[in-house]
Amino acid sequence: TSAMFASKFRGSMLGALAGDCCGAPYEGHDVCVGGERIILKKYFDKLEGPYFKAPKKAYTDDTAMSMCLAKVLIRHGRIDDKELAVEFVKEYFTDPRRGYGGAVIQVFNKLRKSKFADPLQPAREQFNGSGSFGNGGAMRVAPVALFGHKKTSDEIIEMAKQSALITHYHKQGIDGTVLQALAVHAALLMDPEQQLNTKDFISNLIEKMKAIEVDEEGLGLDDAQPFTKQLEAVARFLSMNTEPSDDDVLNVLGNDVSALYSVPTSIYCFLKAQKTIKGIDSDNPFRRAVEYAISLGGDADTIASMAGAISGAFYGENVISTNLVKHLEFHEEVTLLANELHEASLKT
Ligand code: 8NA
Ligand code: MG
Ligand code: MG
Ligand code: MG
Repeated sequence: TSAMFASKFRGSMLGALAGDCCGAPYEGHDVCVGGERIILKKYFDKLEGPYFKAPKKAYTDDTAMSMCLAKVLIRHGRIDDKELAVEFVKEYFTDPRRGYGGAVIQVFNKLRKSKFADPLQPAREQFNGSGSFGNGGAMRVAPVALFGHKKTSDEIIEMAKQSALITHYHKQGIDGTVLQALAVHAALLMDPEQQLNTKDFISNLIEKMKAIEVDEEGLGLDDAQPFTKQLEAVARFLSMNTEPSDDDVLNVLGNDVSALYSVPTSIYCFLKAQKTIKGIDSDNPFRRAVEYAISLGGDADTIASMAGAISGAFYGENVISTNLVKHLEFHEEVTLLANELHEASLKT
């Protein structure tokens, strides 16, 4: 129903905001062990308590760029390269201190200087022409998947790619964006009243990524299908009788700023949180996903934000504690944009 989708839109966008805001102080940290897990639990307990007891948490680039995408989709009903480039540049130069990736700022400078003559050119020039493989395309893509709720996977894939290309030209930067969009889209279309079949969820993503990761360069299948391989590792971890150790998760799935070693990790966080997690003491599956993602450290805000976007798209906004939402900078604006994005999606 329309009301259910509206709630899922808000759930996904507030879920992404929550992961970003709560994870930002942990960005660059090591994995939380022992007492640090207890400190993290207390941090969340406080944020889920009365809103005057803890200060508001600031959002970062993940949210700033997601909202640019939402605005362009609301205004134009599609991804328009130039409009998106203008929106990113306007946002960055208005509010630059939001923890943007080390290299993406060069893209904004070149876009502005060239007056957006070719909105895709600066991204192609990144890293000596190889393009960025960072997770910046993936971290902001949820609004694309939400907006496309009536569209086919192929249409989602196209829109996700287009949204990535303004800053991320490397195949892994693009494919990570596509994977995150497909995960949010799949979660959005599911009934949260039904027990989620994590095995089916991951197999569906594996099939889709296999079709995308064709061996164009004849590199040999292992190298040519990196996301497929990572998703197979996610499936393996989920099927184990005992939870894999944090070291196993970090060594195999990763927690860094690259798309390849963060997007499958966020999907793992979402799926793993369907059940209880050792050291994470909460009966709320959304909180488990976000808290577990943050406990892994590294690019904590981004991995938690991506996990939160998927989880919120599955459960809808009611899964997120209302006190927690009140502790998030920008939550009113994000809620408004989620509603507008939902309305705009009904007109397509
Ligand atoms: P980006 O395009 O600047 O990529 C991020 C980083 O990835 C770059 O600075 C490089 O170090 C590395 N990188 C990407 N492509 C290549 C390549 N082809 N060759 C060598 N190195 C490469 O920005 P982005 O938008 O993808 O970045 C997103 C992440 O950066 C988000 O997590 C965001 O929150 C931010 N961020 C992360 C950290 C952190 O985890 N320590 C700190 C500040 C900002
Ligand atoms: Mg960030
Ligand atoms: Mg940051
Ligand atoms: Mg980050």
